[in-house]
Order: sequence, then C-alpha cells, then structure tokens
Amino acid sequence: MEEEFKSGFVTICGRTNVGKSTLINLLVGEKIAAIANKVQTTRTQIRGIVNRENSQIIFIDTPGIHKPKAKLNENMVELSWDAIQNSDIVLFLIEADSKEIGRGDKKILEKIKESNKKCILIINKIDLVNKEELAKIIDLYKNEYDFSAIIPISAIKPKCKEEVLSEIEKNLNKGPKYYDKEEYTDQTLRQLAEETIREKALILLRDEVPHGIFVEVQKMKLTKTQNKEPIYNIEAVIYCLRDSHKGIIIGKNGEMLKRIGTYARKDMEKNFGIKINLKTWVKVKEDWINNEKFFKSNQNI
Ligand SMILES: Nc1nc2c(ncn2[C@@H]2O[C@H](COP(=O)(O)OP(=O)(O)OP(=O)(O)O)[C@@H](O)[C@H]2O)c(=O)[nH]1
Ligand SMILES: [Mg+2]
Repeated sequence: MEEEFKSGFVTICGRTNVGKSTLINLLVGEKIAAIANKVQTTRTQIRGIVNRENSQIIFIDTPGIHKPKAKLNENMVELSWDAIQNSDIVLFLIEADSKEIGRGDKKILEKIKESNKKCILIINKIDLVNKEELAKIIDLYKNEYDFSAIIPISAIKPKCKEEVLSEIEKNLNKGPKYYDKEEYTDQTLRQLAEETIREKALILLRDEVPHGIFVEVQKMKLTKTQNKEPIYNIEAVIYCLRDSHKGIIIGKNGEMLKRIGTYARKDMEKNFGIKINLKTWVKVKEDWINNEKFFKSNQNI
C-alpha cells in the first residue's frame, strides 16, 4: 500500500540569535534568510519549503523574541507569537550553553503552552558545550512541556539535517501539497536581494546603526553582458535613521558602502547562480522604526 502524503506548517521560534535562520537555511538547502551574529536579524516571517517523497514541510522562520524598544520590534515579536498560533508543529530553539531558563525562554514556553501545539525542543550550538553541560540543559527543560522530542544539534553542521526532518515528518498529519515542487520559499528574488544587502550591512556595521537599516531594491533588470552572458542589474537604496548613520554606512571615501556592496554581490552571484551588477545608495528616513503605518505597508522591511 502506498504511504499517505503528509504536510504541515512548522514554526521555528526562539530568542534572538539562537540560530533559527541558520537552521531554516540548512533544512531547506538554500539561503533564504539572513544570518548574522547580531540580535534582531530576522524581521518578518519567512517561509521555506522542503519536499520529501511522502511529505511537504513548510517552515516558518520568525523574528527572535527580545524586549522591544521601538514599534518595529513590538511588531516583530507579535509576528512570532502569531506564527506559533498558526502552525501545526513548533520547533523551539534554545542555546546549549544557557545556564538557566531565562525570561525570554520562559515567555516562549508560556506561549507554547497556551497554544497547546506539538513542540520539538531543539538544543542548538552543542559545539559550544561538553556532554555534562548538555545533560544539564536537557534536565532543565525536559519537564517544562510534553515535548514530542528533544534534539541536540549544531545548525552549522549539516549532519543534523536528516534527524530533524524525519522527526518532523513523523509528527505531521495527512495533508495536501501546498506548494509546487520547484518552490522553496515565498520570498521573491527582489526580497532575497534586499535581505542579502541588509545581512552584509548587519555583519559589517556596529552598534545601533545596522538595526535602523532597511533596503529597497528599486530596479532589477535582466540583461546581457557584451559576451552575451545573462546579468542582473540591481539598484538598491539603503535607508537609515539619521545623517550620522548615513556617514558611517558610506564610510571614508565610500569604502564601507563599497565593502557592503561587494560582499552582497558575491553572495547573490553564488546563491542566484547569475552575474550581478549592483549599485547602492544611502538615504535617511527618520524614525521609520516607530512609524507603524509605514513599515507595515512596506514589503521590504
Ligand atoms: N557555534 C555555533 N554558532 C551557531 C550555530 N547556529 C547558528 N550559529 C551562529 O549564531 C548566530 C546567529 O544565527 P542566526 O541564524 O542569525 O540566529 P537567529 O535565531 O535567526 O537570530 P534572529 O533572526 O536575530 O532572531 C550566527 O552568527 C550563526 O552563525 C551553531 O550550531 N553553533
Ligand atoms: Mg533570524
């Protein structure tokens, strides 16, 4: 007898910087979400689709839970709570080197309990701890919820991928194929370009500057080089909160902007598999992070 087809929506939630986007990229096998060793990297829900022989898993990467300071951050945290409510399975990511259940993780546990969803506890970054420390963190969490499974992983190492996917598949219910087999994300190429540029700005800039940035691709045109090779001409504006930030992003003799652009271009060429010609500008959009109407109506925040 043929096995029945299963599908479902799996939300990846956790505090900021625990490795949610690293994990979704690994599971999907494509770079769909920005990764940076900075807090509040992901700002919205990002879908990534995994097609297996007898199942389709739709992952939802979410903004990390943190204490919101601006309206934008309040909105980000709300998006994460909504994603938990609307999922079939929750992957709750924590860091292996936590010594206690902190405030953020307690809040997340509360929301998972309220939702009563199936939940798999993923203990990430096990490369940073020894066996005893790992045993301690498992002990700390194991009775906090009736977890379907507890899986220690290191999302920077591909070998954990199959274990996570098969555990999810086991917990899925019968369901349809929501997406075509070729689709692996709901992000458009334009959004992926914007995320890549913002990721590089996050990695290269310091303090509060990168957190006040959003990127808007204003032109994306497919043409041919003189050698008849396909090339995307991309024009993007990096918006920031004030003039002093603009100066920092551009840098001395335009060097910082050039570094961000080159780094983003190389990454896009690798991920999109096509030549890219990228032009960037920097503009100020004062206090946009507190302008709810503005950021809610904008696709590229
Ligand atoms: N050592 C180690 N670092 C990891 C691991 N997984 C992710 N990281 C690093 O943790 C940092 C944060 O990763 P992200 O994937 O951006 O984290 P996130 O949870 O999506 O963060 P937000 O979007 O801000 O909520 C990056 O520097 C990753 O390279 C891991 O297994 N081990
Ligand atoms: Mg993220």
